[in-house]
Amino acid sequence: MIMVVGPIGTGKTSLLNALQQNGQKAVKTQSISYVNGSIDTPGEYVQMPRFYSSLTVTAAEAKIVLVVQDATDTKVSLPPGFISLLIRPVVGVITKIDLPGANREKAKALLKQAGIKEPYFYVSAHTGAGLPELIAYLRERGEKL
Ligand SMILES: Nc1nc2c(ncn2[C@@H]2O[C@H](COP(=O)(O)OP(=O)(O)OP(=O)(O)O)[C@@H](O)[C@H]2O)c(=O)[nH]1
Ligand SMILES: [Mg+2]
Repeated sequence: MIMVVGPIGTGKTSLLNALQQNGQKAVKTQSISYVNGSIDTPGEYVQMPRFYSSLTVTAAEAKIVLVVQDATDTKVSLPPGFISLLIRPVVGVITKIDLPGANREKAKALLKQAGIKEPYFYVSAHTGAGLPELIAYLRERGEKL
């Protein structure tokens, strides 16, 4: 089971929809939700420490946690030590690479700073760029996609 985590509006729900090829348009995620065998989380959970314990409890049900970084967002977004809360293997996914303001190097540096190791996946939920590589990686690890 995949879980997606990341700041508000980074594209977590859009990424899950694209991975599941369900044709749905993302609406704001209001609570931790189980969608077709994946776990979606609201961005607020990363940004407000009072939600951290919920993320840890929920991560226990996941096999892989995708930490989503917006390629157009250049500020530090994950607090130091945050990924240790996730207690599962984490994979860095950089989204919105289709946008003109996308800065892959900066996004990569932010993931690295958060303690996430390469490989990172560079994707667009809108154009589908990079999704085949991510899907192949997840399938190799037993995810049904
Ligand atoms: N251009 C572009 N826009 C994207 C991409 N992924 C998501 N978006 C847009 O970014 C906005 C936020 O996307 P969501 O998938 O709702 O983001 P989220 O991380 O689930 O947000 P929360 O549920 O609030 O935490 C929406 O307007 C999406 O259409 C992408 O790959 N490219
Ligand atoms: Mg969402």
